[in-house]
Amino acid sequence: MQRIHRARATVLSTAAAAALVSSVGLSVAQAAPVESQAPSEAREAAVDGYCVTDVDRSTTKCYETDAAASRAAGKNLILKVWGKPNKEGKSHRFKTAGANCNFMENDLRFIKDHSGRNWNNRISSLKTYHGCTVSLYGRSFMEGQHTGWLRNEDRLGRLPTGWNNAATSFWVKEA
Ligand SMILES: [Ca+2]
Repeated sequence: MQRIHRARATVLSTAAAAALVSSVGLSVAQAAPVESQAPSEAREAAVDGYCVTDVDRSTTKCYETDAAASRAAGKNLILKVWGKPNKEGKSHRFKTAGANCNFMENDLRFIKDHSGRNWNNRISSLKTYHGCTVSLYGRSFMEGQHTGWLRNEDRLGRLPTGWNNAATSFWVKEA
């Protein structure tokens, strides 16, 4: 059973905006953006773990600090994602043998940090390395809506269709 968090958040936001309009006469345009209302953002700081997924071995190891995770990923780092916009909050790295750009992450629900928290509907900013690009998808196995090819995004919520906390799978390839 699939449920796209982004769609649900939009519904809630619209309802909230309607409530504001009826109670205090604010216009819909003045309602707070969906991005700032994401309930998971407030919890980011409490979650421990800076992790590295070795794509070829399908293993993930977590570290106490971002610096330690950086050393573990080394030169084979191809994608880093963050839980908050502007490359802040907890992060997760993906590395491949020889920094090969071509791979697919079918379901971010299985990419978990130290505490067991997964990365589904959580990514808010990202950066690729070694000339790789990434496209995010709204559903598992690269289905649903997608972002198109990205390399460095500080605020996924500002993409045309709003991608803050909305990715469930992704595809990485060479630019
Ligand atoms: Ca997030």
